[in-house]
Amino acid sequence: MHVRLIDVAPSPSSGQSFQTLTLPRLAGCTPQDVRVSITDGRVERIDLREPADLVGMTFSCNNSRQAYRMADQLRARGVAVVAGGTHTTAMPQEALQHFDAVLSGEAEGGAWETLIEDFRAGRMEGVYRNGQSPSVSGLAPPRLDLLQHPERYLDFTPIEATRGCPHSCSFCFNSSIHGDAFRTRPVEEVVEDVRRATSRNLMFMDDNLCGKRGFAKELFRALIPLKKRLFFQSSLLMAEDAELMDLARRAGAQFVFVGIESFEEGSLESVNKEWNRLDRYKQYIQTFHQHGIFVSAGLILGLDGDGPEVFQKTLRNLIDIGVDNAAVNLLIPYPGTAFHAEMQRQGRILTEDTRRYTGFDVVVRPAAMSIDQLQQGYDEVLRGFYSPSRYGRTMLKTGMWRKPHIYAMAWWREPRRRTVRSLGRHINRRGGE
Ligand code: B12
Ligand code: SF4
Repeated sequence: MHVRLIDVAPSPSSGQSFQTLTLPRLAGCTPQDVRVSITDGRVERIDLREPADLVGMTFSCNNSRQAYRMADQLRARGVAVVAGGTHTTAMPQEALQHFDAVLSGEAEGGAWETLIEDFRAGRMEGVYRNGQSPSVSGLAPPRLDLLQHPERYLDFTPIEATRGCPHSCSFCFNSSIHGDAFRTRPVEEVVEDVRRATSRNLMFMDDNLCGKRGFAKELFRALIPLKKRLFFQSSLLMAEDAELMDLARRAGAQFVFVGIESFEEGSLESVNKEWNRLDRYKQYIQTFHQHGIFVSAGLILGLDGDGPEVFQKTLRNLIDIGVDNAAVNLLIPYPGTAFHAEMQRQGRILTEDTRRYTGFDVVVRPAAMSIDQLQQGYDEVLRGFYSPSRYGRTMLKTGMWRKPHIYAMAWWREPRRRTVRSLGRHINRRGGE
């Protein structure tokens, strides 16, 4: 039996991409007697004519329509197709209209094996899901060897040490896929994966690597002798723990992505993130810098505490606290999140067209300004932060242009695409004035 796994993407990137862990993990937990192949649409063209007994697709919210079209085509040719991943987990019934069966949640823990067994027995149907979040001890190694075209990937090995997050910010998909369970893998198993890594650069796929400080310390301690470079996501709170920061530095921490989200108290409260300490942002960023860690900050504009003054304030504060990079997003109501349910209840979702759920279009009616104000203000923040003269100074200060891995991480596709797009919109608007 041959299972073909496809990562659905609109078109292959012209440059290099990050290796994905999703399908190699799924391949790892596939029964050993099944032949598995992977087509990563982010780096190669997806040819639907390639033969397979069963096709499994992964996709997120903004490319779900493309995945549905592909599944429809495959089924019209008599090929069995199943779906999994974030969007399917949130919208299993929607996905079922296009797929023979869907897997909601994580694949390990029996759900994927049962689906395969049912397929073999000719009774595969409906939604497969584990009764509870599976244990992450003893996971089979990810089949990164199945990723074809190694030259099309950036020089990072994806690693996973935890699943979930101890927090539950209402806009985040985390609690819907992982429930409330924040699980950590046995440190020695993570270290085994790291020993197998082909790159010196480790990209941790965890949403909040330092969510449990005791675990993170143990992990960093174990990684020190391996002399790797670590790139990861964490909440800002890790900067409060001097021992953790010291261990992170010694383990090779180079880059952290932190969710700052907002400089407005009311906005943080509106999404269950009031534990982010506004008054300490600057101190936190300085602490990361003192440990030689480059800081990329996630920001959301259009939250309920944001009024028309939020844009200038955000830009001023971003520069003042000294973040090295900023991933600025407009609010996205991901189906399946508490935030989506609330916005739906209030009738503020402007479109169900998930192709527009990219973070650069207004898709939720703002509470305290017009849609145009929000769109233009968002563009202003991007243009201000990434203006060549200002950002050029940041690049010189951080030396990121000499560090290709930091550069790739910070500037990889999203901020670049957004800035170019916002400039484009600016030029169009001026043209129309
Ligand atoms: C790495 C990553 C990226 C990388 C992608 C690299 C890559 N392709 O791997 C980059 C930086 C490019 C990225 C970009 C974005 N990302 Co991202 N990303 C992640 C992250 C941190 C890790 C993904 C991962 O490897 N997880 C580990 C694997 C093992 O878990 P998994 O993917 O969930 O897969 C398991 C199950 O879901 C299931 N499964 C998955 N697919 C399938 C398919 C089948 C057939 C089956 C049976 C099972 C199955 O089996 C797996 C094993 O249990 C996740 C958060 C997270 N921790 O998962 C966010 C996450 C996926 N990203 C998210 C978002 C919002 C984005 C962006 C839209 C951000 C933005 N605004 O720019 C963009 C655009 C993505 C796109 N569609 O183009 C959201 C998705 C929300 C949604 N509903 O779609 C997540 C969940 C973050 C969050 N907490 O909200 N991302
Ligand atoms: S801290 Fe980050 S990963 Fe955790 S729930 Fe909030 S946004 Fe999601």
